[in-house]
Amino acid sequence: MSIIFILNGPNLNMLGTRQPSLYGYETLADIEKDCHRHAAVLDLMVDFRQSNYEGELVSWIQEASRKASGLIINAGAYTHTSVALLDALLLNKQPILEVHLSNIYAREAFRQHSYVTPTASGLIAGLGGYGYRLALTAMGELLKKTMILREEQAHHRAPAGRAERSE
Ligand code: CA2
Repeated sequence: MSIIFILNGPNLNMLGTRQPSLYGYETLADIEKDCHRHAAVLDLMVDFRQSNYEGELVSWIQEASRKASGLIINAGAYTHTSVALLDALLLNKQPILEVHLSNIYAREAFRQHSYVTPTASGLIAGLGGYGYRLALTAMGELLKKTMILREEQAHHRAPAGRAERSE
């Protein structure tokens, strides 16, 4: 079964305790539970983590490139500051999806630049915890497409291989 890493950056452990008008009433534990439930429906497995430390997030991104089929990331404030996260994400060959609870493009100017976006296949912002569920659905579709493409490529190579051998 495909494993999807879902990584969360600084202060997201505070969700549901403060600023509900901005980030909603759901806690990160609520979102994690919903992700596990939804992943089961999609036949995916989720490894859900949160850290307040940039270096730990970098290590987890590297771990994802070895162990996961896809990566969903809400890098929190590091989204707007971290070249270290960008460099780590650039090394990942798996699909990456960026999630934000709030619509970062409707907020302060400094939140409207993301170091994650150039590495991501897609971005979901402004839909609260529901964005994680949407990202999982999209990841399932991306992985299906990748598998179909690989099967097609293998299929197209086979006849050429046979022709070479028979000549
Ligand atoms: O909208 C998002 O998901 C953000 O990644 C959240 C980050 C923010 O720095 C980004 O610009 C956008 C902040 C997460 C902090 O969450 C808190 C939740 C409750 C109380 C305090 C902080």
